[in-house]
Amino acid sequence: MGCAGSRRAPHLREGMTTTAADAAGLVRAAEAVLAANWTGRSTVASRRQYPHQWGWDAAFIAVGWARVDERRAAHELESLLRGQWADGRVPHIVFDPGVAEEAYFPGPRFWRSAAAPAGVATSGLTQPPLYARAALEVALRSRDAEAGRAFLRRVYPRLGALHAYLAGRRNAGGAGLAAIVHPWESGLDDSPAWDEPLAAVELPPGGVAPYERRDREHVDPRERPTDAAYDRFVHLARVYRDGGYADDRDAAFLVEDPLFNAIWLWSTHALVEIAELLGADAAPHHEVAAGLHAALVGRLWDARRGRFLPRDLIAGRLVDRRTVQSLAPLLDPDLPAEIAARVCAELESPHFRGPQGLGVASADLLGPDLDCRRYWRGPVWANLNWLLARGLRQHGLHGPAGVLEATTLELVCRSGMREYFDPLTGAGRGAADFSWTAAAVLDIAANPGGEGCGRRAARRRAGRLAKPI
Ligand code: 2M8
Repeated sequence: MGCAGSRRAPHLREGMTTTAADAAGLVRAAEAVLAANWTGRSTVASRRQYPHQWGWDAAFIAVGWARVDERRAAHELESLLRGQWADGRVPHIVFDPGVAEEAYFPGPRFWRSAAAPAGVATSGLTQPPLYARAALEVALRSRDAEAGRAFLRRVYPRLGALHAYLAGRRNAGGAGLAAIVHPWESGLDDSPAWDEPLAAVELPPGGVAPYERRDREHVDPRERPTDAAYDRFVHLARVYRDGGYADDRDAAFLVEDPLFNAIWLWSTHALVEIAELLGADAAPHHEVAAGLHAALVGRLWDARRGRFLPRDLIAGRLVDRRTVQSLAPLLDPDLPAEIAARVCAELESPHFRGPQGLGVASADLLGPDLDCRRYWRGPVWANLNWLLARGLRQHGLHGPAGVLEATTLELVCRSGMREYFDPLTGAGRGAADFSWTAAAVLDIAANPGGEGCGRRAARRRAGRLAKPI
């Protein structure tokens, strides 16, 4: 995909080199990636590396599909929700029965998801709950307003059940935030933020029972987690599985993550909007949002350091690592202006923006943990750039948001629709033809200047879906 072209796209800032011709080419390439990864029912994250449907990937992908094919956008989310358990959890993987067990580890045989709906094999973990936000966006992009409302009517109870599961079953800290029980639930599996809590996990005396990693067959092994980390991932997943996926047992890993909870809060605000559109009672969602906001700031904001940090519930303290998770609370529309300004300054600082300004690094560019190759330990991710740009816009920080969106297009234009990118050179890493990268490109390119994310914008959007039902 070339980056040479003629006219600069109007929404790109000086200094960026993506042109209107590039942007059009990128959009076509992104559509082609989603089309190639579409299985007939949902979209794989990547054909070879992740050949099933993943949880939060499905949310990003649905937002991308909504720009191209609203029916597929709705199918994407409803296909994932097919795997929702009776307790309300939305699993982090819904397996494609047509794909061989050996194609991905840990596959269906590992998870033994007896509690999943009949005929659907899933994992037993969950992932950042971006689904209500994605559902709202899908409905609002719908050219057929009645189809958009019908879709919302179908998914609203399921989204509510997920939020109730998080509030009821994951409130291990007792303050209303959801605790994750495994790094895979964070979506940022290999983040340096998990090093300390993982190091405290005791492995069985004889070591972890043998298993075969499959994640290094299609990508450079230097880009994947170490064996030591993987042993702990597998051990924690086995222990959770063998305990019947019960959330009231003692867990060896229990963390309140700012990114997971900020996404949940953002989705709770989306649930308020959905309830209002459907004429349902939005008050309970308002209440949850207020509680989440208070707990996020009260428990995870470290005023002295000026950063949001994950809270390790086992160790009983905040985890002092600078990672991109710390920036996600920008998604909270009620974040006090001075905190939003500090988080934005951190995002713009050399800790997260490299000399070439390629996007936001996933880990501290100046810290000892930085690994520019290993997936969540430094690389830039298009989905996180997209999320953070949405967060910035929510606080009226349109300048930095626009730059972030433009650099995301530029990065993909230069290095392809890759899973992630070296934060210093921009080189593409991980899987190729990656679905959420394509989805982020489609949404950013379709929305130059960005639609507002605040309450006024919500009211404008509600008008678009016509009168409540
Ligand atoms: C990565 O995680 C999976 C395990 O869930 C893996 O490494 O095998 C993460 O990047 C995660 O956030 C993502 O949802 C998944 C599929 O893209 O891949």
